[in-house]
Amino acid sequence: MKHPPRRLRRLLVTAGSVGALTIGALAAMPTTNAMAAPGCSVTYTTNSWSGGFTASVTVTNVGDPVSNWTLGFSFPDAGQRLDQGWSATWSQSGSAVTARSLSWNGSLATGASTNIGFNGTFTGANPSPTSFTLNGTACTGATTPPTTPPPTTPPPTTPPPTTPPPTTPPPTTPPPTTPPPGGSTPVAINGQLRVCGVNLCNQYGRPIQLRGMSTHGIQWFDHCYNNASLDALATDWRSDVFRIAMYVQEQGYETNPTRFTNRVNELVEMATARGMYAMIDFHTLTPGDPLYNLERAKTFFAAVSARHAGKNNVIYEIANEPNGVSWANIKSYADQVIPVIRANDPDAVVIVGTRAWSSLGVSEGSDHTEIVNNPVNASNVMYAFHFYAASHKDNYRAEVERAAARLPLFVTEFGTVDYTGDGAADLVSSAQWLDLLDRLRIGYANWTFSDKAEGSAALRPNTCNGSTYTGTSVLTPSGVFMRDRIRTPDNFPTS
Ligand code: IDC
Repeated sequence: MKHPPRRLRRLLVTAGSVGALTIGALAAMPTTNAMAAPGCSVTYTTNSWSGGFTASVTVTNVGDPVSNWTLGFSFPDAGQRLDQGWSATWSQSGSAVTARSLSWNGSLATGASTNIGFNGTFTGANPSPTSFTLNGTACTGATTPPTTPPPTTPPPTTPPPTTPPPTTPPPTTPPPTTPPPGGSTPVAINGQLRVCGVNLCNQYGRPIQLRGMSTHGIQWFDHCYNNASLDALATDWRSDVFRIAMYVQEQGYETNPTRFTNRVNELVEMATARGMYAMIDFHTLTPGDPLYNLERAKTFFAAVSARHAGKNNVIYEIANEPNGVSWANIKSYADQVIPVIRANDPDAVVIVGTRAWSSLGVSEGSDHTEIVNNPVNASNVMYAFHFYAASHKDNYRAEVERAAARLPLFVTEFGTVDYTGDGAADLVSSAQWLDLLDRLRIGYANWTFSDKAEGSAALRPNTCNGSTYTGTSVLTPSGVFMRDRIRTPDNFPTS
C-alpha cells in the first residue's frame, strides 16, 4: 500500500475569478481589511480504472467563515457521470455537479478544510474539472481585498497579507453524524497494520483488536450497504472494520466478475471514506476446496489489490471457509494467491481460511498444529477462525486459546446463533466468546449487518428498505448485543 495508485492525478485549482459576495464577521479583522471576502481553494484528485473512478475533493475556505456551503463544478467530458458520493449531498444536472454540505462539515472557519468524494463513471476521457465555485463564488485559492484591481488577476500563489493565518478551531458542537476521516477514526489512529508475533499491530507496533461487522452476501443484500447504513456503522456502532462478503458461487462473483469486482471496490471506498478498515472476503463456501476457484481468485485479487494498493486500510481474506479438504490444499491455494496480492500491495495483511469451515480443523477432527507444522510461505499473514456461539462452545474456545499462543488469528466471521445462521441468539455463549477474544486481542467481524429474516442478522426485516440505521429500534436481539459490544471505546495505543 505504500506506493501511490497507478493512475493518481492531482490538480490544484488556483485559477478563476473572484466574485463580489461578502460575508460578515469583520470585527476581529485588521482595519486594513475593511471588507470581508469569500475565498476558497480546491484540490481534486482521481484514481481511475477502466470506465470508473473515485474522486477525492478537498475544499479549503480561505475567506471568511461560512456556516454551510455548496460546491459547484462541471465535468469537462460529456461521458462523465456522478455515481455515488459521500460526506456531502451530491447531485448532477447535465454536466453541472453540486455538493451540499452536511450538518457536521457545513461550518468552515477561515483556513479550514473538508474532504468529500464520489465514485463516478466515464465513457471517453476522464479530465478533471478546472474551475470550482463555493457558494457561487469562483475558487481562486485566495481572498481578494477590496482595494485590489479587478478580480481576474489575483496572485494565486501569494495570499494577500491581510489574509488571516489558516487556523482550524474545533467545531463548537460535536458532529452529530459522520466525522470525516481524520484524527479519531480507527484508520487515522492505527494506520497501516502488520502482523507482529501472534498479534495484529498498528503503526506504532502495538497490538490492537479490531471489532466490526460483516455484510451478508452482497449478491442478495447489496441494498443494505449505502451511505446511511455505513454512516451508522462508523459512528453509531463505532465499528473498526467492515467485512465485505463477496460470495463466489450461489449467484455471486462467478456470474459476473466485473460487476462484483466493481461493487467490492465501491464498498471499500465507502469504508475508507469513514475511516474504517475494509476486509475483502472471497466468500468461498461450496465447493469447499479453494483450489476450485484458484483462477477466479487470482483474477479478482489482482484487480482489487491494484485498485487499493495506495490505501492503508485494506485487509485481504482469500478463502472464507474451506471444508472437506486438507490443509495441504488450502496452503497450496494460499501460496499461489498471496503473491498475486503482494505484487501490487506488498505490505497488506492477508488472512487465510482454515480447515473445516475455518475451525482450525476442529470440526473435521484436526487442530491448529497442522498449520503450525506447515505454515503458508509468506509473512504478514493471519489465520481465520469462525464460530457460531450456539453451536460451538467450550472445546472450540479451548482450542482458540491454545492456537492463539502460536498463530496470529482473526475471527473474520462468527454468529451469535447456531451454525445455520438462524435460531435464537445465545448471548451467554456469545459473551463468553467475546470476552475471550477481547482478552486475547483477537479481532472479529459479526455475521451479519443485514436485514435478512434470520437470527444472525443485526437489522430487523425491512430495515434496508428505509433510511434509518442508527439506534436500537432497527435492531434484532443479536444486533442490540453486537452494537453494545462494538461501540465501547477502543483505547487504541498511540505511542
Ligand atoms: C448463511 C446465511 C444464509 C444463507 C447461507 C447460504 O446466513 O442466509 O442462506 O449462508 O449461503 C457460514 C458461512 C456463511 C453462512 C453462515 C450461516 O460463511 O455463508 O451464511 N455460516 O450458516 N459458516 C458457518 C455458518
